[in-house]
Amino acid sequence: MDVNQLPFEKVTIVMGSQSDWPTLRNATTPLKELEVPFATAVVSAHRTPQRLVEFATRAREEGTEVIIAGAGGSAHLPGMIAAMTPLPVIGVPVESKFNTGLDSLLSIVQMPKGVAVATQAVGASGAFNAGLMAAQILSLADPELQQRLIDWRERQSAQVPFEVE
Ligand code: RP5
Repeated sequence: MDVNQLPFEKVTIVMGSQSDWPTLRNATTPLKELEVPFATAVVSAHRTPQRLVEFATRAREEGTEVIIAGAGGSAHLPGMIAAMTPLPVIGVPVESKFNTGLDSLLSIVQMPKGVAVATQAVGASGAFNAGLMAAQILSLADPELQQRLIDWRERQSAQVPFEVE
């Protein structure tokens, strides 16, 4: 990939490998439902370190406001990005072959003091909530988006039945 072709959007979703996409695609569901523009790219901290630096250092000036970063195993991608940008970084631990992703979770959540990553749950739920969290962050400066979030929550509540089948 030519680094000049890195995609940037208000929310930019990056992942360590194409194999993370089945998990990270869940982040796009709430973003689409809430009409938040997003872009996606593979950025590997260890296989494409130059791309990582390019992405993290350019994201803010290219208009990204929130970054979602997902990776599995020794998952240093979210932390490395967070170290190179003041933008909020939401980390998604991808399920791995080791202990259903405990390695991914601990790699992302155990950030040393001074650089913050907003770590979500392991896997699809975490990715979905990463999309929601990105929308919530953006909604602080966007009352129309905030109203869409309130409506979205109300629809979710209305879909929970009282009766157990
Ligand atoms: C990490 O290694 C990726 O985030 C992925 O979760 C994991 C395995 O990558 P592949 O070997 O499937 O490309 O960098």
